[in-house]
Amino acid sequence: MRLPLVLLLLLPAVLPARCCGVPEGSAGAVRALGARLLGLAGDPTRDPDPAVYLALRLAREHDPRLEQRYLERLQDAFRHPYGRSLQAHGHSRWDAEHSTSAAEPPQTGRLALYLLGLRAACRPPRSHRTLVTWLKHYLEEDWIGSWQDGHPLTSYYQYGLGVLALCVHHKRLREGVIRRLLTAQNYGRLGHHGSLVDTGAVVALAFTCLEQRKLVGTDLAAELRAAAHGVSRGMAELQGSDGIVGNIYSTPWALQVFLATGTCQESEFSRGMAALLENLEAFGTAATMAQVLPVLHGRSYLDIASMQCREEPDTLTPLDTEPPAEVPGNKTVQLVVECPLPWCYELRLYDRPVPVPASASVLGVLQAAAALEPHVFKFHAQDTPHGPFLTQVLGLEARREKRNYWRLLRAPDTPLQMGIADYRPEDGETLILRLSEW
Ligand code: B12
Repeated sequence: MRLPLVLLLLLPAVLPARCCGVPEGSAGAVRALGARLLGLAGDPTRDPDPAVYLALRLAREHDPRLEQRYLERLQDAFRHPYGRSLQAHGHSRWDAEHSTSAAEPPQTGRLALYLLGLRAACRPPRSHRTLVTWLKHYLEEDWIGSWQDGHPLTSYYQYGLGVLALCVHHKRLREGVIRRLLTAQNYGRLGHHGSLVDTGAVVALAFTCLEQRKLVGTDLAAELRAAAHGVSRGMAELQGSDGIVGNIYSTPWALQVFLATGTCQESEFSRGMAALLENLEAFGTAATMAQVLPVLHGRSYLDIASMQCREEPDTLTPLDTEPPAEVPGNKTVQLVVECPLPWCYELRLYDRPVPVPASASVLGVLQAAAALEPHVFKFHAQDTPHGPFLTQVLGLEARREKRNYWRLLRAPDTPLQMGIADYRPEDGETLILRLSEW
């Protein structure tokens, strides 16, 4: 059948660029991942996560009722802290310097993701004017942290998300706020261990948004465009022969950049996509599923700006995620705790074998060590959307404001790509918890 001319002319506008398509044979696997994420979103015992909502909205198949319920839970979670205007909260817009205590960093990233979610739900702009003001306020707080210490109080990742969310809402930003990101990108200051690709991608998405939505003058727009294309080229150069850019969890972010900047080389995008499809089982948590789903549907966070919310197919039903299979038997893991920072009294603070069930995760190993020697081995983890985040070991607390954290490694020096609840060490493996700076 021949297509009418008008349809042929419209096709490039409605289909993703040819190089950025998803292989047809993979539709079932992508659908199953979306259905599993939906299943996790339907679990009322889990805290709602704006990144999960965004992924559900960016997918091409939906369960509108479940999405609506999830949005309501998110609105409840965000209503409390942001129910009042900034003035009512006792802040003027620019007195941020005194408002951020060391214990309470600005919520730049979380609020940015929520605002992106509200746009993806096509909520009328007037309903979240106060939130936009809060986000601008957080960016200023982050900016002041940045000015004092050479980096944002939160991270460049969150700062980039903040700029992106305001841009998607078509809000202008002070040039200084944008230039801070541009300088960090130009001088290679965005990265720390292992998250350079993710952060670079979020920043490149923010730059591309500002440029495409014409929210900056011509000269700055040209600089932002050049920077975003530079990031995209850098990612293409970093791509391994296996198609992975950085690690498997940062690869979806590289693909978002290829999509958004329109710079994807056919082979780079499709090799990255093939790597994701080959490794879909690595995306087992709600947070990682939410980060991979948009690109599996050929979409980036930039597409949120043009979402219409019309005629969405009600074709997806939630699927339960199977818990990882129990492995019979036991294993022994060598648990090492190191503190190489200048103020530590000793490098190796703990080193002993810990017997655990064969399917135990790092968390299981830590719990077993604590049960073996309750007066010696203690640890603490904090819940986050990515799972439990290790914050304290042997009474030593990793401090956000000092920018240190408990890094997880497999001996001799391989950083883990998963958190304590998800990584399952092998029998005989040596696991290192190393207090590090980032
Ligand atoms: C910044 C960052 C960090 C910073 C966070 C400090 C800070 N104050 O910002 C530092 C350097 C401490 C860090 C540490 C780690 N990170 Co990290 N991190 C990120 C990054 C780039 C941005 C997170 C963010 O700000 N999100 C926005 C906010 C709004 O969302 P959020 O979920 O509330 O973010 C908080 C938590 O996610 C938490 N967090 C950060 N990383 C991790 C990792 C895990 C496993 C957990 C449970 C929590 C957690 O800190 C964030 C800020 O408070 C992401 C990139 C990404 N694609 O998500 C990687 C990312 C989340 N990190 C990752 C990893 C693997 C780690 C480590 C396990 C690395 C290691 N080998 O030690 C450790 C965690 C160890 C521990 N103690 O439990 C992976 C997780 C993959 C997965 N399978 O889930 C990601 C996706 C990077 C990647 N591409 O591999 N990280």
